[in-house]
Amino acid sequence: MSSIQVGIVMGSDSDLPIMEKCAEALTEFGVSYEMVVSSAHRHPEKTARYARGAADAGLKVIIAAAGGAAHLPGVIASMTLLPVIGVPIAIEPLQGVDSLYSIVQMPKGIPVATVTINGAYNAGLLAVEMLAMENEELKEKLNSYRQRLAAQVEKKDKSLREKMKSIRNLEQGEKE
Ligand code: RP5
Repeated sequence: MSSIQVGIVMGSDSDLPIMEKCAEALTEFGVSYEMVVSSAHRHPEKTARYARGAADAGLKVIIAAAGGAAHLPGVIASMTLLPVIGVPIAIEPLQGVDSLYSIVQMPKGIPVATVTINGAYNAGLLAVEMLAMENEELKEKLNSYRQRLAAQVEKKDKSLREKMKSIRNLEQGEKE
């Protein structure tokens, strides 16, 4: 059994520029992953083989991305009990609304956790959160990540307040 925890499957190599953000999130948290190109329509046999073998191969979560008639995440979810996170990819001419609807509208019984259009980073982060349920170290890393986010908000708020203060001072000066 391999030590790879997350399988990132994409419908085409043209999805890679977006899906690199997913790999970035997993790398940030030290989570191992593999990237695979497969297609529900162009190579259904390969897709079925991958989905059916994923749990035995030791994977814990699958992230599947596709654009257009994006059936890849749902088809994979139908063939594994592993949690599947779907990433709708924006392509011409519908800019991802088609893939979002294709992925999010799963029939009752076969869920896919769908992130936003091109939301590859959040897909990676959600996989980390799933793995953190049984991993204290990951939990701690996620807590520090959240603290960094909060610190950024505080910094932006402080800078906005300072800007507003100097605008008010200027306006006051003009009136006098
Ligand atoms: C989908 O079709 C892929 O996931 C990709 O987003 C889109 C276009 O694929 P290519 O024509 O670029 O291979 O299945």
